Amino acid sequence: MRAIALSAAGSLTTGSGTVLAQPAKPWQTGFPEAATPVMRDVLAFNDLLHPIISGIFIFVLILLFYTLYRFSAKRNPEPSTTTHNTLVEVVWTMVPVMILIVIAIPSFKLLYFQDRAVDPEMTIKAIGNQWYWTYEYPDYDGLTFDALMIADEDIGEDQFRLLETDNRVVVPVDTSIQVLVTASDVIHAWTIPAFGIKIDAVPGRMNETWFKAEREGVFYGQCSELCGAYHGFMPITVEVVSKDAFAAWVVKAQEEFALNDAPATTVAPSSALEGCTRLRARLVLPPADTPRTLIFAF
Ligand SMILES: [Cu+2]
Repeated sequence: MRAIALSAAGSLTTGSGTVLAQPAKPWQTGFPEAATPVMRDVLAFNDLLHPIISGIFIFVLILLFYTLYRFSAKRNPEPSTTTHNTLVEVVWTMVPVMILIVIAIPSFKLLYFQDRAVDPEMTIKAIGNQWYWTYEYPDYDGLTFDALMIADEDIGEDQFRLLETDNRVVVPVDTSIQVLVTASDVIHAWTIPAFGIKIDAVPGRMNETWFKAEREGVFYGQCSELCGAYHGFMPITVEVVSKDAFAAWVVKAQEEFALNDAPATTVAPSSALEGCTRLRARLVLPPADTPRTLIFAF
């Protein structure tokens, strides 16, 4: 079991993330290595789609250039007057229909697969705020904490700029985890590419997804819905650890975060109306005599 260490910033992390950290690599193209069954299926679906769309692209391109060449005014001075051809029309209707069916079946299967957890072993609630995330572990006595990005000046040598948070979301490996996602102010989106998760966090609405991380490591994501001035500065850091290490972390975290006063933002609004009322209460309105053009600047 790995030791639990209190980092210099006073946050709880389980050991160093260097070896296990799995951010995108410089100049990386393509997807991250899958860490969950959902992401594995996403990659498989991509592998199915790519030959199909490449084939269509090449076919249309060849047809286009052949037509330009063969039927130019010079080579084909007398255009054909044919307007109908039943066989061709049936073929160019049926072939696309069949291609769409081939794509639709695995696509819908995947959509429903990633939609909700079947018999989840635990639940995490992620709440988007301008501009940080609040996490709740309802299965562990109301364990809750905020995760704020580590500023550039405080970033450690083995940490990744714009991706690291002061508190990581620690979860056990090989465990089916239900994720409930909402927001307290505007729409955010909770995203971890290696998990195949990108789900909107909407005020007054509870979205659901799940993941089952199949290997340990630190996985990174960023808010993926334009949510205001600091949209780019509310990363998501998930640390997948062994079940033993997770149990130890929970004990430590409950002590550490019990000191926090539960901030009002951790309670998701129960309705869109409540969300709006709360948002309005937080708005700083310009003085009444401000010229109209200036109001836009606010
Ligand atoms: Cu956001």
